[in-house]
This record gives sequence, C-alpha cells and structure tokens, in this order.
Amino acid sequence: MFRAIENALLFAERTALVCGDREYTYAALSHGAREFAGLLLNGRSDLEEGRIAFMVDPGFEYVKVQWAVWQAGGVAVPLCITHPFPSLQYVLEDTGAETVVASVRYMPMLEAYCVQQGIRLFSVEAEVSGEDAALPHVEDGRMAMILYTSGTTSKPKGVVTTHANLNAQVSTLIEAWHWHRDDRILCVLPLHHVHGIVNVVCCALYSGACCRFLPDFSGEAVFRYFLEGRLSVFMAVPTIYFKLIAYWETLSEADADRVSVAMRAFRLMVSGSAALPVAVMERWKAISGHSLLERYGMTEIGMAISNPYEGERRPGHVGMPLPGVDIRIAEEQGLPVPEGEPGEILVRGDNVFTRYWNRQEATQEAFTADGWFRTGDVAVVEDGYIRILGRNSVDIIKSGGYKISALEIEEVLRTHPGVKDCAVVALPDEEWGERIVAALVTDMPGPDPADLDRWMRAQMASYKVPRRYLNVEELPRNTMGKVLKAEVKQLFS
Ligand code: MCA
Ligand code: AMP
Repeated sequence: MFRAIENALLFAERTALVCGDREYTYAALSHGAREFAGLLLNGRSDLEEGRIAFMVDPGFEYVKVQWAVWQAGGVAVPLCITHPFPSLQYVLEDTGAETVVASVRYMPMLEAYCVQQGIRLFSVEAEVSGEDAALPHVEDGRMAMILYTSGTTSKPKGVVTTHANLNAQVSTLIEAWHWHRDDRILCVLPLHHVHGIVNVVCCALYSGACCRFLPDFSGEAVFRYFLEGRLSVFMAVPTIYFKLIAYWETLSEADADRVSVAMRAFRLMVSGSAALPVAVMERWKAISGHSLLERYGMTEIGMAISNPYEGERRPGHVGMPLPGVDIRIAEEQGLPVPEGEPGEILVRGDNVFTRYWNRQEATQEAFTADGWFRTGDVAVVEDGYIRILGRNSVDIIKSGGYKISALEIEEVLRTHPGVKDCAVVALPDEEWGERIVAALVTDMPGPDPADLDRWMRAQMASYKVPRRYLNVEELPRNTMGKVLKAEVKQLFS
C-alpha cells in the first residue's frame, strides 16, 4: 500500500493539511480515512480493486476519501471538479465505477445518472458508524489509481498506477528534492492530475510535511499566503509563474518588495508539466531570487527527469534522470541514438504505470518489445543535461499545463449541426504555452462564435475549448486526403 498511510502514524500530532483556517493533524486524517473506509466497505472485507470515483473539492475531505479508497482495497478515480457532465460520464462509464463520492455541491449533477446506472452515490459528509472497520491487507502490486490523460486517440485513456508505482514516484522525489517533515507546501493545482496529486499532496504527506490548499488560483491569493511567511515549497506549471509575474508587476513598489522578500525565504520552487520559457525563468529569478527547478514527467510515469536540487539548474533543459529511473534517447526502433543526437525519450523503472485501463492495444503500442515506455517526446542530451525538443505528434497540445488531444476536440466539434468538418491546431502562446484554435468548414456565414463557445463548454472542459474559430471553404489536404496541420496553422497567422 502507498506508504504515506503507514507513515502517518509517525507524525500523529503534526499538521498534515490546512484548508481555509482549519488545520488537520495526521491523526485526524488517519482516523477520518479509516472511518470512511468502513463506509466504503459497507460490510465487505475488501473492495477488490472496485473503482471508486470521487468528485471532491481540494482539501481534507479529498485526501480522506483517497486514503479510504486505498485502505479499503479500491481504486481511486478522482474526477475533475470543473468538468461538464459528459466528461464525467465518460470516466464513470469507462472505469465502470461502482461507487461515487461527492462534495455536497456536486451531488445534484450526479444523482440522476447514478440512480439510473445503479451506482452507489454518497456525500463526502455521509455519516460514518464511528467504529473502526477491519481493513484488508493491500499488496503493493495492486491497482491504486486511474487518471485520465489525452493522447493520440480521440478519447482520453485511463492510466493505471499501482501502489508500488506511487511509492516509486514519490520516493524518488523525496530523495532528489530533499523533502522533509518541516516542509510546508501550497497546493494550487487541480487534483485529477499527477502534478497536484503526486508531486504536491502525496510527497508532502509521505514526508510528514504540511500541505495547504488554495482551491481557486489567483495571484492575489497566492501572494497573500506567501506573505504569511510559513511556506517553504511551491510547485506550479509555467502558465502559473507567468500569471504570478504579471500580477507582481501590478503591485506597488512596497508591496512587490514585501512579496519578493517572502519568496526568498522558500527552500524550493519547481516548474513542470510544460516547457518553462527561459524568459519566465529569468524574470522569476529577478523577482523571487529563485532559479526554478524544472523537471519533466508524464501521467504514465510520474517524474522522470529533473534539474539538480544542488548544482546548476540549466535554463531550457529538464536535467538528468531521477534516482531509480532509466532513460534512453532512442531512434524509431527503440535503440539508443549517439549522444548529442535527437531521439524519443524512453522510460523504464518502478515508476512506470502498468497499463491503460481496458486498452490492451494502446498499452502494447506504448512499450517497446524490451519493455521501455515510449513517451512520444523528442529530446537531446547536451553536456549531460536533457533538452526537450518537442513531441512526435502535432495532435497533442499542452495549454496551461493540461495535455489536450486535438482529435478529441475535432470529434466533438463535428457533432455540432453547423460544422461540416474541422481541424484543431495549437499556436504558440507566451502565457498558455499553446493556444487552441479551430478551422471550421461550414455553410457560410457559419455558427456564431459566442454560441459555439457556449455549446462547446457544455460538452468539454473549458481548457479544451478553442479560443478562436476561423471559417474556411475547405481544409488544406495532401494528395492522400490527410489534413495538413502545418498549413492550417498558417491560416491563423
Ligand atoms: C483557461 N483559459 C484559457 C485556458 N484555460 N485560455 C486559453 N488557454 C487555456 N488553456 C481562460 C478561461 O477560459 C477563462 O477565460 C480564463 O482563462 C480563466 O479561466 P480559469 O479556468 O479560471 O483559469 P485559471 O483559474 O486562471 O487557471 C489557469 C491555471 C489552470 C491555474 C493555469 O489552467 C491550471 O490549474 N493548470 C494546471 C494544469 C495541471 O495541473 N497540469 C498538470 C498535468 P474566460 O473567463 O474568458 O472564460 S500533469 C502533467 O502534466 C505531468 C504529469 C507533469 O509533468 O506534471
Ligand atoms: P500529461 O500527459 O498531462 O502527464 O503531460 C505529460 C507531457 O507534458 C509530457 O509528455 C511532455 O510533453 C510535457 N511536459 C512535462 N514536463 C515538461 C517540461 N518540463 N518541459 C516540456 N514538456 C513537459
């Protein structure tokens, strides 16, 4: 089982979580999770890898449910709290979730569907018996979590992570980034992805440190927490650093100075999930005194490559393999390329996921014959430091740190009655990394962009919705009929 749960006994009276002005000790978290595990078990001795989906706001209740699922032998399926219903339904169906736990405010959205499907639904505040239920022994090799990630298929795939994978993903970061029990981290990231769940929450709790939640990101709130002077670690995606810099620049000189002084007291600031522009790294250093530690990871593998904690953090580079993670830069056959030549990043180690949920073919394609995971990212090694050059698919977009499939968006757009055909591409963007745009083949004049935007937001997460539409008579195609995405991008210039 994920070791943070056992470790919690060592840290009993220390503060584990801070949510608003409430603090929760490790003892309170352990106790709450055990009680809730009893409720999930409902008389059974083991959930036996039943999928338990939960739509819970970041905070004590979220971690309580996650630990309860693990202790009861279930598989945790965190749902995104901002997704519209069709995206939630997809995850519930795909995982075959047997139970859904929700914060009270999300219950109405899920109720009718759960009743109709015979899924057990209850509130995170549901009354517990107060008795300690007997909990099963959960082997490390059992499934712990399914997270959804977009890829080269149109629909997101469920990534199955075992307890052993989680232990490996967390322990390498504890060692590499010197996590310790006196750390205090601010969590501003969503809790349906690895960055927030594993790097922030799981690492903090594994080490006996304290995690403070800020559920709604804003520059003002982040700096307010920084100014309290109690935090020591911060992790975010480049878009967040960009937004914080922009907000800092609006402050009066005296306020900006105060924030800068508060930031100098941090032990560590990390950036990841998307390429950190060198200009953002330099500007952040100027205002905070910190050279951001940039690292590279993926839902399927946790973190794999990191700049050093001590030593040079090289701008534009993601660093070296983390302890216990094997990296190969390879040509198409999976064989290593000579040093200094570009190739795909392959990864091997206990951190690597076991399989995509119910997708045997996709799983097979994701690994080489000798067991290396193919990331689809292309990189080069320069002086021992790895530099990411790009991805080997134009249909994978990174915007605001979220991985988004152009094909998934196209599929949804094509179901709109006013859209005959479409092509979705990403344009470079200073703030978001990439910005999603769509060329539409329509009967002129085409759907009203504001109406289309509203319609799209009801179908998919707002971060997947195109920011601009362009009506065209036809899409540029090659002689085989394949859409030329590079030419589609040109249409927007
Ligand atoms: C939102 N907006 C956008 C985008 N997202 N515009 C362009 N591109 C986007 N991608 C718009 C909204 O439509 C809205 O405009 C306005 O920005 C504010 O939206 P909101 O959602 O409130 O934005 P926010 O709260 O400011 O969020 C920005 C954010 C968020 C905090 C950067 O995107 C975020 O939390 N990103 C982190 C994602 C993450 O954790 N990724 C890690 C994946 P309007 O008002 O006009 O509608 S894990 C991973 O990648 C691997 C494992 C790894 O290596 O970590
Ligand atoms: P996700 O599927 O959301 O886990 O996103 C993983 C992808 O994010 C990787 O395959 C990379 O393309 C990208 N990524 C993560 N960290 C970095 C980084 N530091 N620099 C560039 N790309 C990154």
